[in-house]
Amino acid sequence: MKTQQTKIFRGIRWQVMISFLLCLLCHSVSAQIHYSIYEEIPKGSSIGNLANDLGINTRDISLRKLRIVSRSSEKYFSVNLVNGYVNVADRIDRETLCEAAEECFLTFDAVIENPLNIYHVRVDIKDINDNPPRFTKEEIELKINEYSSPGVRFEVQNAEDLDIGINSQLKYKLSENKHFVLGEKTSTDGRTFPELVLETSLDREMQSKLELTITAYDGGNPVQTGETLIKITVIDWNDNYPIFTQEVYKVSISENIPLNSTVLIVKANDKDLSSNAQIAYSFSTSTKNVLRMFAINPENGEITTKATVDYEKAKNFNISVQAKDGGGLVSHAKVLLEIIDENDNIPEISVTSITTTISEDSPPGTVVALIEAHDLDSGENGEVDCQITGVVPFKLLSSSGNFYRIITTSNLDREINSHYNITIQATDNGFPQLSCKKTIKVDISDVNDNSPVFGKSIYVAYVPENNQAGASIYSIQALDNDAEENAKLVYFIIDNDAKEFPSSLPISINPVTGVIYAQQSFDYEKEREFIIQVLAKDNGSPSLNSSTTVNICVIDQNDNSPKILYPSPDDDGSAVYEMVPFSSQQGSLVTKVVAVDADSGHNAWLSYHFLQETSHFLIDQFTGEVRTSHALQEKDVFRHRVGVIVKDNGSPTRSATVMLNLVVADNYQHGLPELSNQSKKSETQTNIQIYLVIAIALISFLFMLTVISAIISKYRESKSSTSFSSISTYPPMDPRFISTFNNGTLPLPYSYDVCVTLDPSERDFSFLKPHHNVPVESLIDADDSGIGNEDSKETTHTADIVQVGY
Ligand SMILES: *C1O[C@H](CO)[C@@H](O)[C@H](O)[C@H]1NC(C)=O
Ligand SMILES: *[C@@H]1O[C@H](CO)[C@@H](O)[C@H](O)[C@H]1NC(C)=O
Ligand SMILES: *[C@@H]1O[C@H](CO)[C@@H](O)[C@H](O)[C@H]1NC(C)=O
Ligand SMILES: *[C@@H]1O[C@H](CO)[C@@H](O)[C@H](O)[C@H]1NC(C)=O
Ligand SMILES: *[C@@H]1O[C@H](CO)[C@@H](O)[C@H](O)[C@H]1NC(C)=O
Repeated sequence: MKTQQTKIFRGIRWQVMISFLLCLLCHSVSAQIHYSIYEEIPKGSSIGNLANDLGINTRDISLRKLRIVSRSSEKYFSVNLVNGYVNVADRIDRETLCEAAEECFLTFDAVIENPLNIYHVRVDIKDINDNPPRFTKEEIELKINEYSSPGVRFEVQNAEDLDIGINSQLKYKLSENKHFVLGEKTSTDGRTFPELVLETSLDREMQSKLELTITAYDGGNPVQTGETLIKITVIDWNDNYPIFTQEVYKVSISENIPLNSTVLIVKANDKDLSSNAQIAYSFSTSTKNVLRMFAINPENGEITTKATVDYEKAKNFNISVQAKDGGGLVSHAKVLLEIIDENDNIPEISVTSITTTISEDSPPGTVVALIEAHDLDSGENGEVDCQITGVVPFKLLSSSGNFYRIITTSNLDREINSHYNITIQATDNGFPQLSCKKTIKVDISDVNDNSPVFGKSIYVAYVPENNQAGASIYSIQALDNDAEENAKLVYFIIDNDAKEFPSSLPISINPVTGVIYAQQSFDYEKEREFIIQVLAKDNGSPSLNSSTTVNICVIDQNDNSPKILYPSPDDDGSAVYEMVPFSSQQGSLVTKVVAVDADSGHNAWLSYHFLQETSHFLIDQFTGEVRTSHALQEKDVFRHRVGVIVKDNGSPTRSATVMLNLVVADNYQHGLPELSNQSKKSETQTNIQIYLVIAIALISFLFMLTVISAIISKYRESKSSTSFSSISTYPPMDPRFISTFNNGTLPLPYSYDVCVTLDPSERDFSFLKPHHNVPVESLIDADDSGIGNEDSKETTHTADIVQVGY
């Protein structure tokens, strides 16, 4: 330090000498003293020995009152009054005093007294590098568009150094970075500015902000530095396309999702900023179907359904979506939308071909129809099962694919079922299961497989005799279960050889209606029944037939009057003379009126009565036997003329009368004169009587023989059979026969031709069972009180006897 000081002092001394000489030349009075110091020297440092330079003895300093006078510099310097040195009293900063001026000095006046002298002292202040370079701003903000191409220059504020000279000569340095290098620009006034030169382009998306530091170095020694921070904001440029999160979106939705449902949200990202990153979504497809079905929210990319999605119409959609940012950059993505089937379609049954009518003789396995079942759904939802519901003789036979044949499973019978409703149910396998039904009507056509059927094997018709010719008497009908022509019947009367229309019969049938007509009036007395065969034949091909028997029974009418056989009536009603012996006891048989009636039953049931009352004779109402009512005497009249009326029981009653001539005489001769008047007639009468007697005798004999033989055979039978009942059984013992025989009142036995009841089939006396409805009015009333009311047993017997033949 001391050596340095001395050097300085020497230097100062040298300078002071020169300047002193110069001053002497210029100013006689006042000389100038020069000192030169560096700024910022410490306080108390001496800058020169003023006393010495003024030539004043050190001892005289205080005497001469050396002092510094200055208005501005007084505070910087002080004079040591002991040794005469000028010292620095305050900090001297060149930059404060002189700023950037080249020359910088302080001046003061040194004043001495005794004698008074004033000396100008100038202190030059030399620069030292005490100021670092300084940027006006500590931070510089720069906005640089990322689009800027390399080579672009950005001027930066320069730094300033308060020092001068080399100390203020600045050099710049840029911090390490990838994008910029430092350049320099010299302005017109010669100042240099640092520049940032873009070397590699910026990318906001990589780095949106950069911080660089520029350091300024001055030329001093030691070097002083200053730095500033450059904050670079990279301004966005729409250099990024929107990018979808996926190139292909795959999504599945089930059909029938509600309207406005979200299908998918597509998203695109744009690395740019603000409007450059503002993305609008849209469909970039022109497929009408897509545009109709879906909508996309331009703001958030939400794809929603606009219409009902139907798997059956479209199974998938390929949608192209587009994202466009505010800068107009566009990118695309694909949405593969798959529709998932739901079981929303009911299966359908369609009839491909059908035979609506099948013949009843179709064999099992006959194909009736071909149907197809289909379901619009797919997979299990579209798998269809078909079945026939209900019990019908049909089944389904699966053909190829979804085709089914309906075939018959058994023989059909139109007469049981004329048609079938075949209900087919189709069910799919989806969940929930859907099904449908279809009914096919199949008619069964008729085949002539049923014969006409008559209700009975035998019909019995009762026809009163004397009917009108041509009147309908009966009607029969057969039934045929077939239909139409196969059931149309024609009736014929056939004979035993099955030949049609035997013309001999007085009976005809209406071929269509089955009404039977009588061709003529019947006479019971001639023909009591007709047995005809009626054949019914249907119109089928081949035709079927069946036949039945019709018994037409003619019912008796009271159309015949009783006919008196004995005595045979003559013109005047009197016939034969009957002899009544005087000796006749009471009740002796005088004669018997014999009458017949061609009718039968009631109509032939005869009763006998006298026309007038007579006191001598009685007539048996039933037998017609005339007996004496009391023993005859001489006084009684010889000749009696008695009228007998014979009535039948028909309705109306028919009758016949006859006159009886009864002669009371002992013998025939005795009574003959009485009879002579009738000589002519009685001759023939007598002849008849004689024949009659002979005939009666003969018949009686035969009858007796028959009866005896009957009794003998019956007797034998009764011996062998204990259950023999003597009276109620026939033929062995007819009660009338017995009564007649036992009574013995009728000496002349009669042969009885017995015809019973109304049904000709029972003509043989109830060997056949009665089985038809005999019209009630036609029957003989067994309890008829008109006749034989006094003896019910007798009437019962007589009920069976309706006609007495003779
Ligand atoms: C027959 O009768 C008539 C009267 O009817 C009678 O005049 C006549 O004399 C009778 N004849 C005889 C032979 O008796
Ligand atoms: C679907 O959205 C549209 C518009 O947003 C609206 O008009 C419509 O009523 C909605 N439909 C349903 C079913 O929600
Ligand atoms: C959609 O694309 C897929 C393959 O990517 C293809 O199989 C399908 O047929 C396409 N659908 C339509 C409707 O174009
Ligand atoms: C078949 O259906 C018809 C009408 O659909 C009905 O009148 C008829 O009775 C049905 N037949 C059977 C056998 O069920
Ligand atoms: C009735 O049917 C039989 C066969 O069943 C046939 O032989 C006959 O000729 C038929 N008769 C008539 C009249 O058609």
